[in-house]
Amino acid sequence: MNHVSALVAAIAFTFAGTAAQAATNLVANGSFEATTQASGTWDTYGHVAGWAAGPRGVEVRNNVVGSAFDGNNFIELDTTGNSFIAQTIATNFGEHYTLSFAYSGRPNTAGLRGNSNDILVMWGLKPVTLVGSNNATGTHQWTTYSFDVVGSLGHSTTLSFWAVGKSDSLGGSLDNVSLISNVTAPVPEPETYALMLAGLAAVATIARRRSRAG
Ligand SMILES: [Ca+2]
Ligand SMILES: [Ca+2]
Ligand SMILES: [Ca+2]
Repeated sequence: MNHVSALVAAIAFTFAGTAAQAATNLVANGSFEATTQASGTWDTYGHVAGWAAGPRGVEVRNNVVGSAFDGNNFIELDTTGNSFIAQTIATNFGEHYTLSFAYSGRPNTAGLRGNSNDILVMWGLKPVTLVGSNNATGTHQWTTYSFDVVGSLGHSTTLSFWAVGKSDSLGGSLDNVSLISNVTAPVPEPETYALMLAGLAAVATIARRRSRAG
């Protein structure tokens, strides 16, 4: 393979790689798997990787009182009382993102009065939604929620989740938080590839003729 052919192959490979690139989750530790929590146990932490937490911390549970939606860990925000978590994420002003997360009411909470499992979701200073449901069953009833959110003025937006139900140490479960940009990198059309490769092939031919002549 001469230099030009190698160049053509390298460029073709690079573009194929770009086209296959998957959407990136901009939330760090969105599934709460960064904490090493023994199976069937739970603990309250001052904070977890990627997330700041309120004074009452954040409760990480490894498949105890319900299974995780993703991986082994999920969190509860009514630790010994209502708490919250927050993460500041690099965003572009005005850009649209898809925010999604899995929520379930805590198992065996049919008898609770009021809205003990409520979680308020905030994007910057804007409320996104309030989720909350009592759960009569012994297992999680996960629902994935998705919302369109827009990057705040500046270079970042703070995403936060707040336990806002009855503050009684029992709360809703949260897992699999993700934020994905709706702006996809422009992928060249197949015709563009063909044109590019034809152009490079022409260059290669000229280069070959020149090297023969010289
Ligand atoms: Ca998880
Ligand atoms: Ca708790
Ligand atoms: Ca509660």
